[in-house]
Amino acid sequence: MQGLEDNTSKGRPEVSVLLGSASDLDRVSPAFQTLQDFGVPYEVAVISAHRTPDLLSEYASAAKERGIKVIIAAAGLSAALPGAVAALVDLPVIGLPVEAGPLRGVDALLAMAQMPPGVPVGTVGIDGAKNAALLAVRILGAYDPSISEKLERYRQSQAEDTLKKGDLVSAKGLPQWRRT
Ligand code: RP5
Repeated sequence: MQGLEDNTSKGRPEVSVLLGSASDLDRVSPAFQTLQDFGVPYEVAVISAHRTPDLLSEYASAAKERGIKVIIAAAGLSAALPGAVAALVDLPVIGLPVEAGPLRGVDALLAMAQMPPGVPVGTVGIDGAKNAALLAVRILGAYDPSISEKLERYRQSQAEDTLKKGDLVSAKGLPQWRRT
């Protein structure tokens, strides 16, 4: 399919990452790393709700059949992409607003968050690529014990890192609260 890259060599893609423009790539790329870290096969496509509406319709109508389980849709400006995908296919859609243009992503955030009732889009923060990927992983983890175990280990290591960083407070000589 035109405009599509995939990593099917790593397994049938389960997460689709759609970009409204190739110019969104740098802001979305942390999502790829996170999906790779969890061993989740994904594919990436540049498809615009406004500029390539026919391609979007073609892609969305085939996504479920091809084994896609979650769609992350990233876009900036008047970001119709996640909402348009959610209108076309009843898969979970995660909206990822990216910073672009004079409103620096606020326009995209509001467009994604303010969906009309009946067409849900779960929206992360502006440039929240990592959280978008983690949310997709959590959705898959609800049905896949191996992913759920990885998520549990991730949470534990995150907690340990946070506690270690907390030690910097005592290193600065500040009166630090400690668990008794
Ligand atoms: C949006 O318009 C894209 O998602 C991108 O964030 C923004 C600018 O696109 P380009 O003009 O750089 O292609 O649709």
